Amino acid sequence: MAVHLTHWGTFEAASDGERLTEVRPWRHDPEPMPLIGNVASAQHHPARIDRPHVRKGWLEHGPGAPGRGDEPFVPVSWDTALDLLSGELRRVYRDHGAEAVYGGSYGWASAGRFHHAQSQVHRFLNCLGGYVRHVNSYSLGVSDMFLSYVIDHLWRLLTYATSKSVIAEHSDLVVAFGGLSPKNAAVSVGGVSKHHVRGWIADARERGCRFVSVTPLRDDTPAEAEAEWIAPRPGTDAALMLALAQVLDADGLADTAFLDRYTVGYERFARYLRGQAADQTVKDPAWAEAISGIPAKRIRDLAREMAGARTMVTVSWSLQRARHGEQPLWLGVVLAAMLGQIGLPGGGFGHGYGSTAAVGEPALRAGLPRLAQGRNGVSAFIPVARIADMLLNPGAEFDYDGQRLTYPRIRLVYWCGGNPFHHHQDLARLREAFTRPETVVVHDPFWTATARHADIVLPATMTIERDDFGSGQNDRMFFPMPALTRPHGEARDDYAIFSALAERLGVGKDFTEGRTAMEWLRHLYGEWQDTIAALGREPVPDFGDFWSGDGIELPLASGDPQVAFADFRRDPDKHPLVTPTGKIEIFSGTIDGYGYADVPGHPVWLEPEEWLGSPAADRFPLQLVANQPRTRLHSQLDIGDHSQSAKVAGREPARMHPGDAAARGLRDGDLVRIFNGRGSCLAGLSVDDAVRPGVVQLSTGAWYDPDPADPGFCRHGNPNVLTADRPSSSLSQGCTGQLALVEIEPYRGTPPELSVSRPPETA
Ligand code: PGD
Repeated sequence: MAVHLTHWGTFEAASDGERLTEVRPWRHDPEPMPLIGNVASAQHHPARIDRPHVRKGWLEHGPGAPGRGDEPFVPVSWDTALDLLSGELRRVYRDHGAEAVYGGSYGWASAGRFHHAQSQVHRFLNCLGGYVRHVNSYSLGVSDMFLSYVIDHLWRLLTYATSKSVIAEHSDLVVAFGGLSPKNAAVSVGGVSKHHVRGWIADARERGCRFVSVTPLRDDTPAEAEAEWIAPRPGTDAALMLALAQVLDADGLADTAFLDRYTVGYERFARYLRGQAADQTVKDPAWAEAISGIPAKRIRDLAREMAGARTMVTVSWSLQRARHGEQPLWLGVVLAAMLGQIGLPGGGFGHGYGSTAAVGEPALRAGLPRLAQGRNGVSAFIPVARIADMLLNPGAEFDYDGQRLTYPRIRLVYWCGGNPFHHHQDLARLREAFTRPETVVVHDPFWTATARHADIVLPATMTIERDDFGSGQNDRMFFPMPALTRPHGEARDDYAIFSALAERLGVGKDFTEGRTAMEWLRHLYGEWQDTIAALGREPVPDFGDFWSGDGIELPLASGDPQVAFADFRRDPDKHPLVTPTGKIEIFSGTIDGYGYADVPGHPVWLEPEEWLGSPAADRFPLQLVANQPRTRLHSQLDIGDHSQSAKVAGREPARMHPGDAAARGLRDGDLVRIFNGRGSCLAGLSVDDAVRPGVVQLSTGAWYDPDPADPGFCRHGNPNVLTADRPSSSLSQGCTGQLALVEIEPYRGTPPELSVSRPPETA
């Protein structure tokens, strides 16, 4: 049995060289994930891409030929595909320059540090002169650029978060806005060795720590927490948090000594709470009750309890994946500052204890081997979720982070390791945007919707088919990942594909530096070994021993318990924050100076366009929560056994409260149509009182299966036909896919057949 790593966990497997014959969780994982069941069942699925393909119209009429997404594909040999693609890259770079190529290519791809698809595509395109890149992520579009105005760089906040073991030992109260989702906390970019999703919560609970889970879904926090469930109207957390702050302020419970020493701008914010700002409204619990639906008394009591206990305020990543996502995040920081516990064990502010396995794991002493990506000769970029805007509006101006930027004119899109027809919002609009470039190239192991919307499709290997090594963020284990089977069909590693293209384009040596993939592994490992030695750390084994072993344990940055901002608390002058003032900014003069109406200088309540209190709710009275799925990661391996086992009526399950179902004459297991003004999809209904009334939960990741006559109708249940392609704000331009207004009705026709589980038509 060999050990192997995925973003959702580590497993041991046996193989006959062609397929995995046995898969079981890594023996040291205390809480293994059933998602590993998707890997073996997906490997030779009919939806796997077995050889290179070119869209018929593109092959016959060349770049720019219409029909993308609707036409059959022509299987071609590797030589033909590589000749065609290198010719097209030569044309675009020669005639239009590197700024005509979008290589942002967002996506999680797979575990494994060398074959990381985005690193490969970026390095390759840099050898050709560069590409238009993306900044930030769909996960953390707001946090990525906003938090450093207020408290700290996102990466530092996540890497050096107070450890979960410290919370278990010291916190009296954990108030989790957005919950502590057990499914998300089991996943981390690059991998997870030992899952600690429930153990730390059970330990904290046993010691007497109380959990409050503020979310529309009861199971957003594990049962071990025995959490009090507070379920505000989705998207109204900022109002609830303002009222908590107002009680602290009005009752004299705010820690003024902390605010004076460690923060700026409290007085300005407090005037807004007290009704002394332009809107002349006191943000008291009665005001918040009318918005959030949470009784005023409950809000008042919670504020007082928070002030009387060692309290950790944590905000999930999902809360910022919404319109005005800055506000709940900023208010989480402000509440923690008012409680005066930032920098103390078990108190303060956290971001995403339930959003990824990495948050709350102690930081490592040194980084890991990584493939250099070279220099990008293009300065133009987009915030990642503005992809459709960019393709539809070349030359248009847009706001971002205090700057006025211009969308470039893109002629060639190169996607490797991501699935925009999974991750982007308003998929009908994205489909329209994807008609604009002259050529779209996709590498993927599977016929995802993105591959089906490409012109040149190249089959990539899965991790189990190639040699690599890997580790997750803040994860203690670094594993060798030798290939377990041969590649499926004619699939090749992304590295092999780019090496062959680079050779044809005259930059072979620049890209490969003369190394095979295995030589790269040895080389990168050797560089890493030298870095560790130069740092004077204890030596790591030689490559040969590492490669034949079962993984090595990495040293931690410190033997002391990890407490976020402990240094800053101890000496704010010696350890200032990265913010312009070096302190926590409750009022930001910089943000205020940008003059954005949708992000003023201190946190506020701003009504989103789509919430249960907005006029749009008259037509679409249910709030869709499009969260992360439980049985797969994003859209990955949706055709795998474990993901398929959760489908209802052959479609993605949608959950709603029994009262809402009864009011519409719907029953558990029904095939339903979910719709709004942007689109519609089918889903299988699951009636569940773990869902707040007025809410429908439909996770992301069901492979988009558009009706050929209507791309806004997904036959499978992808919620992104319903979500709006609307940015979080002018400041961050992040993804807002988490929430949308919808209505549900029974589906009465003959259920249409799904096409995503078989390959597209070939000519
Ligand atoms: P994945 O399904 O992980 O989704 O979006 P992302 O695009 O990352 O896509 C990875 C793709 O890479 C898959 O198609 C997989 O087959 C392919 N792949 C895997 N390994 C390899 C490889 O080695 N080589 C190549 N070439 N391809 C490979 C995720 C994004 O979705 C994220 S991170 C978030 S947080 C967002 N969340 C939401 C949300 O909460 N709500 C909505 N409505 N929408 C969202 N979208 C975002």
